[in-house]
Amino acid sequence: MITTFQQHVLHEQQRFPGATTEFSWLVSGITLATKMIESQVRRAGLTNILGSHGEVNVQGEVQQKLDVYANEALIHCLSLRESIGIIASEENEEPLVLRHDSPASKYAIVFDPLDGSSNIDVAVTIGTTFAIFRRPDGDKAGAPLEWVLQPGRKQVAAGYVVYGSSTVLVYSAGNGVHTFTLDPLVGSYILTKENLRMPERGSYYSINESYCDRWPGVYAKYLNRLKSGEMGRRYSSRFVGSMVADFHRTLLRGGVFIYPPNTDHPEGKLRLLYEANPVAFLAEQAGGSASDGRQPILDIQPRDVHQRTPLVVGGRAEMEEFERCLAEG
Ligand code: AHM
Ligand code: MG
Repeated sequence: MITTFQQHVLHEQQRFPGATTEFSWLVSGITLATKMIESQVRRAGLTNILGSHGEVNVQGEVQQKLDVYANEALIHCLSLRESIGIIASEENEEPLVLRHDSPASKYAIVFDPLDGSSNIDVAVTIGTTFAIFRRPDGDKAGAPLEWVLQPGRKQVAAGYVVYGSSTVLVYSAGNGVHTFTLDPLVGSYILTKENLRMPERGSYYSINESYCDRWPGVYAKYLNRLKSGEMGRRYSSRFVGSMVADFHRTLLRGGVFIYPPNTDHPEGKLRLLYEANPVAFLAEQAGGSASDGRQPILDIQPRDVHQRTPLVVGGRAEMEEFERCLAEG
């Protein structure tokens, strides 16, 4: 018998005494929005939705029409969920404060509506990443920003949807990682893998090597170890240029995904709150880990909604070798 995502979330909630169904109502906002996004992605060349929207977002990047559509779909679906007090998106400079003073609102949600912008117009895999936090002070509303500026370890749930050759939702609420594949005939995300574990050792590294002359030395050294065979195998290379796609392969097949700092971007390119944190949470839940080269990604105390971070995320063997390289200096 099939298990839908909603059934899975309702079942997980039964672990908590007195739990209500509000959390499953909240996450159903994500599944509804991502189904809307996926239907636009699948018809992208046929409708007038490819190309630039003509605006520049908070990161200084040109917004694609699909970026804007995805952002609007998520905000529309999630702002109807009364348990959400704050929404922060890659595409909005300031978080949207919905009803954070209301006792009914208990959660904040952060997302990148469409990750992999450079791949949108060329029919290459893209994705949506998200993370959910509980309001920080129990009953007190607190300052809106405090709701989202929490370390990744405080995420109550996180995940992504990858719009690839199939559409897959990867999700964890801190009790293992589970994948759900969108069945287009049924219109639901159906459980396809339960308690996913990352291979302890994989055979791919994933990095944009064109920046190699601008990395700190430790990254070049690490890459040499991966390629040289010193780690017992010669790692091969895969790089899509959509973090969600590159991470999804890393999660399933093992290996390591790396976006280092470089001289032009001393903190790397990826955003901590809605890109690095969700994948770090999933990696740890699946037996891997994630680091910024100084500390575990999930321990970073954010200062800014859109702050960037270097990211190294992978399986146990690859991350141990990275730590060894760091320790050797
Ligand atoms: P985006 O949020 O504008 O799509 O940028 C993030 C993307 C990641 O998906 C990907 O890993 C990275 O940018 C690729 O960047 P680069 O072209 O520098 O390799
Ligand atoms: Mg992105």
